[in-house]
Amino acid sequence: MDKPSESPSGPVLNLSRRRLLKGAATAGSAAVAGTLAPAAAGAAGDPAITEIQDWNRYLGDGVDARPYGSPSQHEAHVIRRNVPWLTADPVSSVNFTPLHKLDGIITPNGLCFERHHGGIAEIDPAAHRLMINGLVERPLVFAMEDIKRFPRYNHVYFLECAANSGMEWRGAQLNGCQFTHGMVHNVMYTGVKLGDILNEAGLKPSAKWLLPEGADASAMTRSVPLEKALDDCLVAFCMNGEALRPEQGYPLRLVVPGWEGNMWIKWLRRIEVGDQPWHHREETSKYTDLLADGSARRFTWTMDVKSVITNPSPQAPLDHGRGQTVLTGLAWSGHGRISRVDVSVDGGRNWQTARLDGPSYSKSVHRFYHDFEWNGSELFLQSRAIDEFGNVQPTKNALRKARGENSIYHNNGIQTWHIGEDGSAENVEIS
Ligand SMILES: Nc1nc2c(c(=O)[nH]1)N[C@H]1C(S)=C(S)[C@@H](COP(=O)(O)O)O[C@H]1N2
Ligand SMILES: [Mo]
Repeated sequence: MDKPSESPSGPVLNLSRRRLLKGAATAGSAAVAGTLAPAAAGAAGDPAITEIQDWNRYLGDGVDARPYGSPSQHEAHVIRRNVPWLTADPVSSVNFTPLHKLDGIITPNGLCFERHHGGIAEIDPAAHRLMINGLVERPLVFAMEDIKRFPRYNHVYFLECAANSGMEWRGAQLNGCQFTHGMVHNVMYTGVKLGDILNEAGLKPSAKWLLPEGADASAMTRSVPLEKALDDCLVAFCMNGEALRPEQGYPLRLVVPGWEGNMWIKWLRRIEVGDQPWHHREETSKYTDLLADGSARRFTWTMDVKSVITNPSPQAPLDHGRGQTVLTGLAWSGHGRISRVDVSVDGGRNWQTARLDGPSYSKSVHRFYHDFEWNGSELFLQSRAIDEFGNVQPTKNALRKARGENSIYHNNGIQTWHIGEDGSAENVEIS
């Protein structure tokens, strides 16, 4: 069903995607053929009922056929996808989580979006070390088995790249929540407290900043304030119960809850302790927010409150015709828990409170549902998240007013999907 819409807008920057629609629903033709028929299930003579299927007739695979399981072949289209024109090569690039095909709050390991600056490092854990140096009493080097002797903790956190929704600053462009919002994943990490490791090395009184470094070809580094490190940062070795995937930093990654993904150093090999930030590439020329007046916001670490409707959405149209409909989406805040999500079906004129369901963890995505009757008329769907500290997700226009349109990063504006009378969905903005 998602055949025509699984790819992003096209091979080149497609500004025709950018549609500004007036808020008022325009009266179109009353009914569109084919969309109002009830589903075929249950109809007389349905072969799904009357015929004996092969899987019913023949024995299936035994327990030795699939030592490591994978999804049904019928789910083969549920994959991470990239936007080919976005980056010059696939090595320093990004792909996107298929949010429109997922439910609940946990992102399966094989579907977590990937962002690499120098490709995936394939590390032999026996040859991996974590070094702590700089302003410490005892510089230390840990092997993996040493790390695992610290007390372990489990937490569910979202990771969002600061550039998520970054292509939408100047208008609606990419046609699918996978591409507009798919630089986020939500995982249960098992790891040890960064603070416990630092205490083992002994922080000198002048210690104020950390510089975690990756063992990959990009040797990524970011300056992290010590206060955050001691608050809730983890050094993690498991995701969703199994070892980290190579894509996500196997065997060791830094977890920086609620803060921009770039700081979550993968393939973590060294942490230098210092008394001031280092001003490296990823916090000067990148991951800074260029404002309208040419100045740049720096060290904008926290990912602000945000939400998106994942179904229906451009890759997942309303294909069941009018009647009972489940609208669903995700909401998250780098400040803490989500306390409420509002949903509008008329472009933000009227709002209703959505139903939050599933576990509510701090700095984790939350799942929301809005169960409603679709009468077959066009809709302008929006969601607006509010976190436990009262932070309210802004409109895109409010963001532009405050920060201009030059930035790539930290776009947490309200997303609009237009639903046509035929159930098709498109990325639009309301002027
Ligand atoms: N060593 C290293 N760490 C890294 C990166 C990298 O390229 N190398 N990319 C960063 C960026 S920009 C993001 S958004 C997240 C992406 O994490 P993921 O690949 O698990 O989605 O990892 C961060 N950590
Ligand atoms: Mo990122």
